[in-house]
Amino acid sequence: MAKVFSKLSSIVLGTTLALSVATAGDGELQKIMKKRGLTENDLIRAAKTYTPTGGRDEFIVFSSGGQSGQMIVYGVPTMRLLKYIAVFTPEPWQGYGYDEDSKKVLRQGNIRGREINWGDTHHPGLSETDGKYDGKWLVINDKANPRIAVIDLEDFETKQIVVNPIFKSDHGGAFFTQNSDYILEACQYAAPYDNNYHPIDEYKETYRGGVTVWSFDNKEGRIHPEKSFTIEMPPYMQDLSDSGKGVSDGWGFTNSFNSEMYTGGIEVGMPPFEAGCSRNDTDFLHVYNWKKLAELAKDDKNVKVVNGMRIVPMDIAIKNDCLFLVPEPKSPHGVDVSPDGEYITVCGKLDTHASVYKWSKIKKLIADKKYAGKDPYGIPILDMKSALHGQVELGLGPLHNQYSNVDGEIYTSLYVDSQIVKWNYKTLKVLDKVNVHYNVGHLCGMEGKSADPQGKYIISLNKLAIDRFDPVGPLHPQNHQLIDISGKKMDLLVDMPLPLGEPHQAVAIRASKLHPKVRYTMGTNTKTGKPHIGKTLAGQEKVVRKGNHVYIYGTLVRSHINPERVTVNKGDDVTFYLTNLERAQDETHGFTVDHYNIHGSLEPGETIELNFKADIEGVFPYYCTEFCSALHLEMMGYLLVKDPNKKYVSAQKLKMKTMSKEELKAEYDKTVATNSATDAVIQSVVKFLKENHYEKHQVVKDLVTDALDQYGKIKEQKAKSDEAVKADDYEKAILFENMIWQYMVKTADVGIRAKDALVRLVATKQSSAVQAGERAFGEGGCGGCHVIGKVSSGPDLTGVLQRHENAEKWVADFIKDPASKYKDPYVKGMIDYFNLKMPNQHMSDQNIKDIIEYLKWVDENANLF
Ligand code: RUQ
Ligand code: CUA
Repeated sequence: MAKVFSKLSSIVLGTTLALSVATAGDGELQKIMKKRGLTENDLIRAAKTYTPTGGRDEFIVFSSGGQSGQMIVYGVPTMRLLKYIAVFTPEPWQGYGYDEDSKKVLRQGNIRGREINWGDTHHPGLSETDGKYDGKWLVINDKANPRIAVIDLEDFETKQIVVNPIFKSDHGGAFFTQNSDYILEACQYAAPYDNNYHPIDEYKETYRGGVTVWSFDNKEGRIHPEKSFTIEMPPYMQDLSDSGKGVSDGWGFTNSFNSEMYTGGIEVGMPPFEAGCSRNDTDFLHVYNWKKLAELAKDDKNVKVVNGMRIVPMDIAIKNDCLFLVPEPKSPHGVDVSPDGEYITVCGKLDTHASVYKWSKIKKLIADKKYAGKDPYGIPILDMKSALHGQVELGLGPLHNQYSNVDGEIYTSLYVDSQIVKWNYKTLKVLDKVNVHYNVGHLCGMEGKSADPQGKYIISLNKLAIDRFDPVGPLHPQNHQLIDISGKKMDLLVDMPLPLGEPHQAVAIRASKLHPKVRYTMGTNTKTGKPHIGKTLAGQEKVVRKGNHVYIYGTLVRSHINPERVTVNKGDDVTFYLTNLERAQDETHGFTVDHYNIHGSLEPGETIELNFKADIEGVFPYYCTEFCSALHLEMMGYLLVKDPNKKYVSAQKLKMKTMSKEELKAEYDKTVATNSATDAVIQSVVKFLKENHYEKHQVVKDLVTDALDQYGKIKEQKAKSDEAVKADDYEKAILFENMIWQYMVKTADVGIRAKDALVRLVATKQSSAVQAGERAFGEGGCGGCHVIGKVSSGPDLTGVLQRHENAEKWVADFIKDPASKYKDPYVKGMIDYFNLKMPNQHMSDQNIKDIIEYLKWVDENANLF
């Protein structure tokens, strides 16, 4: 223990400043450029994305995680990964799918009684108010198993999963309407609504597509299936969709790619599906009045119910002028409504054009009932030419669009050409193109699909990475490329490999719009936001047996789990209710019982429930799985499972010899002495913090509050120790003294972090010469003998520029040629005292000059060392 103490005290007393590493002096930048083969443009791009440690991003991106069933969160412009959000897939770190409450969320996604533990996430949507992102909720669809999930942006956790009971797949979702009253989810592969067998030759009669309009409460953040409905549509393979906004609010737009209603059949000698479904020159853009349909759907007369879903049949929608078709070039892909809602751009995919429709034209055709015909189901078809504003040839494989803050400016991904094209949807002029690597699917602008796009950047979500990264086997990462769009020409800035499924689409929001919390109200069930039934506060820990079910009400706080021993019978059901009592930021504890396949992550204030059957006998350590403090490894306990039908032979005879009373007393005294020495160290840190007004800096203040919180727990332990001494139980007293020491270590741990942070905040800023000097000091080996603020194997250099006449020159001369001063009485005295001579480190004149600057800076901040 004494060893740990001395290490601790040296950390505290010898805190040195390590503020600078990279400095620009000495042509260093040129050297690095040469060595790494970087051009000046590379450096400019680096400067546009590089953010020094501690810096924040301007935008936060939520990307679908594709087949991982998760979401990926990263920052722009740094492209730093921030989080994976568990959605449709169990995620062990967050305990998602391993603790009971998250399991309940995950199991909301069961389909026809089956657990489904993966998802193919495609299109994320951010909740909107007046068409602008409000930073409250995030939704995402699963294409493979038609479901929508709701994520709370207060804690970035999934709160709800809703299964579409009539679709068998879904692609064109999830799109919020402009005030988040509804979420549009378009079907993809047409199938019967019911769950029965229907032969494929009845495709036209019994297979259906459609759009589900999910009712959403933007305050509560939940979908209400009972208030939702589906618009029946022909089996045309509805695809990407968008909701109208501004002038087109109330309407929805959905593409399709198989108006031929072809069903393939390679195995019976038919041409493959892909050939037959792109036979026609045009497919249909579905245009529907969801607002009016929502009113109609409230009346039972207007709906039929299948699997609990209210469906508005096509004839009702047609009769009420709520559903129309507009021809679009065959097998299109993205459809994107402009920020004001007036222009609707459809990308050709197989056609090199983008087609821009004008809402006012479509509206007029509808009002005038000017139809070019009807489809086989009786849906009115509007004349394509009359609905179009115009078409533009963009290149091969146009897929998706995003908008910027410049009026008329639109960015489109070209899949086959592997390019992003910038053009104007009003003037229909192509403005610029940039190559990406390779085969871009979606692209993501900054709030680029909202009513308030921000411009600045476009991210290209590329499907192939090919040669961009170090090879890691045949499966490559995906490649997100950040493009600067603030200038006239687009400029590709940087690549980010993403190794987690194929991220289809991403949405970006200004970071300033998000306000996530740092802790929960004590004892919260984070999935419901309500107090957890297992909430346990300090002192309330207990183990309760009810028949064969054992309930443990436990707590976790640095660095112990209470209780530390739990004994149950083999075959018992076991429930752990655990509460993380921490208030400190980022003090998460994890919890597992070895071999039982359970795991929980407890954020500060969170309560979780873990259930399992203790069906194997033995001794099972349980422990905290997050490295939460210096004594994290000590944060453990035992689950002991005994077989009630077995007789166990006692090992009592083998008991080891215990210590004598004198030995115990000696250990007690030693422990107490260590504690008071440690306390002195803590007091020195506290003094430093107070003298330098730590309370003026919120970051430091938070740390100090946390440290004092730990320190405050000592009193109670001391009382228990004293009581044990009084009862002559030194064994116990030593344990309590050890507990005191542990609280002290935790206090010091946080205290030192506070001190470091404070020094950084209050020290005067280092000039580049000072930084160069500090580096020369380090690289020249000066630190081997001199520690700033401390006498070590050489004298402390704090104040060295005060110690000599004409000191700057004196010190410079001494560094240049130490031997010349060995006879100087002062130097001689030092040589005798330290039994060492200052060696010649062959410093350049520039180095020496910089070191002098550094020593001046040291003197300015002498009080901090
Ligand atoms: S679709 S790559 Cu799944 Cu969003 Cu266009
Ligand atoms: Cu708590 Cu490690």
